[in-house]
Amino acid sequence: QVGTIGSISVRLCSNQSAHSRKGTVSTADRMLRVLVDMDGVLADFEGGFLKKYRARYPDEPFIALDDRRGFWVSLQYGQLRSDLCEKAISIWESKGFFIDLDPLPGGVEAVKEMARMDDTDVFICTSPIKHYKHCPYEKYAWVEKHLGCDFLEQVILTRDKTLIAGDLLIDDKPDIQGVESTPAWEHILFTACHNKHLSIGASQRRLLSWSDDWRGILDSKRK
Ligand code: UMP
Ligand code: MG
Repeated sequence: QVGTIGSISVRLCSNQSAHSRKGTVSTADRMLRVLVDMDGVLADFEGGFLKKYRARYPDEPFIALDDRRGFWVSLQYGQLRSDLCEKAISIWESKGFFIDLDPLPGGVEAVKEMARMDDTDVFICTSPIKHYKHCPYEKYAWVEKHLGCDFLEQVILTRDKTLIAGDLLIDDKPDIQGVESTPAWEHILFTACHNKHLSIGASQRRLLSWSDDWRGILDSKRK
């Protein structure tokens, strides 16, 4: 099926549920449930930001990826010069920012492989910005473009990931907080330019990239 949204031609997906595609409700408890973040894990948010920021503000100072510290890009730009906070925000609030993000190496392939694994459910768990004009739409469009139509079933948009139950959450944000103080998942810190210098607790695990042993991490959680 083909339809159009504005000038964009889209393939309309069938209304098949996740349960008909894989496990059923009764076997859900033995399925390993992996939550995979999008920005900074599957999609190159930092690289995409810097490219568009430099193109839009060629005469303004910028922060090289090697010099990035802290999760919040806008905070570090605001520390560089106070008006740069708003300029940074203007980049990811713009139409086309999220859909244009390049996939990070190996991420799409890894997630597709996870989805094919026995006893494994994979969900994309991502926080949209509150300026909702483009971001939520483009996040779905990115998943369809890079992972395919069937994967739209697996998308979870939430500003609070602690509410989502899973065995693992692979995410580049060092501190993932919300209303649930004891989330069900183990947070695996995905290494990114902004967190690579952080020393993490002895009990926390990292995934250095998608070339690292993500299969071993999944296996360590299987019952
Ligand atoms: N984000 C901001 N400000 C920043 C950096 C990122 O609002 O300085 C937004 C962009 C993404 C979200 O929508 O945060 C990151 O989402 P997760 O990767 O944590 O899901
Ligand atoms: Mg992220």
